[in-house]
Amino acid sequence: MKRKFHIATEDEILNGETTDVYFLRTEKVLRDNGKADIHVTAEVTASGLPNGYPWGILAGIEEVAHLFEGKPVDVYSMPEGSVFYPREPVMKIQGKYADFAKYETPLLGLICQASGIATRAARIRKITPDKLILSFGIRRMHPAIAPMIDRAAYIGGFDGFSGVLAEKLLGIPSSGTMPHALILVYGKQKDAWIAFHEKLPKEIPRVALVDTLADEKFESIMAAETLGENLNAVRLDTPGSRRGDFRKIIEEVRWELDIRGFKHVKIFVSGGINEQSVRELLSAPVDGFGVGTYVSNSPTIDFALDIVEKEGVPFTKRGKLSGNKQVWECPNCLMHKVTLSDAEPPTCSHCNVEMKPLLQPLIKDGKIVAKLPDVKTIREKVLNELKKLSLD
Ligand code: PCP
Repeated sequence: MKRKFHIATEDEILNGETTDVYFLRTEKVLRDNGKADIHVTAEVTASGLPNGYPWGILAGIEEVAHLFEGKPVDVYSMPEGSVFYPREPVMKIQGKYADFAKYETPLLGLICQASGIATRAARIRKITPDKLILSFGIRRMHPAIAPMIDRAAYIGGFDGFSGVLAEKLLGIPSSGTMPHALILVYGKQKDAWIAFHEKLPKEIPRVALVDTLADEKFESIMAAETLGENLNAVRLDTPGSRRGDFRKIIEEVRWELDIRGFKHVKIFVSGGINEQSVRELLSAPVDGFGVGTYVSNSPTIDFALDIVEKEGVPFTKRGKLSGNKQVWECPNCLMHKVTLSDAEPPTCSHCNVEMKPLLQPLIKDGKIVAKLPDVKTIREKVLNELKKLSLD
């Protein structure tokens, strides 16, 4: 049956049908030549991070657990939301290589993109720990992955996301304001703002978009005078051609609202927001950011899966470290240390405390043995880690 959308079904992903053909050929060669029973340990590591980031946030582990459920392998993984550094294993798979070869492609796809998004979201969260940050970027990516994008941005520390499907799947209310289209259809800003206020449930914040037909300063005053106490915020999504000195525009809006007694009205900005613009607007009177493309189109993490041990003997390719390993984390400073898996727990050279093993059983003989935390718990873990991390 001709497919409407060029995407894989859940079953096709679970059956390894999204794999690269050379894995199927490899599996055939091994099976046809009596090498189907060769047992290996394979590790997932990132040789480096995008833009020289010093650390990353691991995401996509819940999906990996479901990918390997029922497969004849053991998987050990850092918990979802863990901070990771280049050149250390975030996950390892043990089993007969022929049994899991074809799952390398979906496995890497699940963590490379989600971790890229969670990492960029976390960096923005680190820059502005207290201001509202919402994920507005699903419109820039294929709709099939919209829930994954919103989930990864939330895990990275964003306060919310605009996606309705993510709301349904994660049980977290979606967030948003109003599009320019609402004002254009009504033709007059006031009519659109009033309709928005009168028609929508009271728990939805009244955020008036104030850049559609006139200057942000005057539309903000108009919105405040129109909705008064009912107006929670104004959103500035100023087109690039008019953005000039965005900080000055925001400061003018803040001043004009305050001198007219509208101190309760917050200022929310969106449109081309990235790490640099958040840094630049940190001391501006901005209460919240809508971040789209910069996070939804985050660079993927360059994870790779490599055999590091064969039949219990350390063995790997050039450029990789052989042997079955464990990664230890200092609970105080989040420093990591990599050892062979049978090593004693090391002590953090910085904090002089015993380090904790990060690679924990996820799958045992095809059964999910790890308790998969809910997305709020994972996000809390990331927020706590961010307190101990620096951006550079
Ligand atoms: C965009 C829309 C998105 C924002 C900007 C994401 O505005 O509001 O939420 O932008 P980014 O990808 O540059 O970060 P418009 O495209 O003007 O759309 P609308 O009228 O629907 O708000």
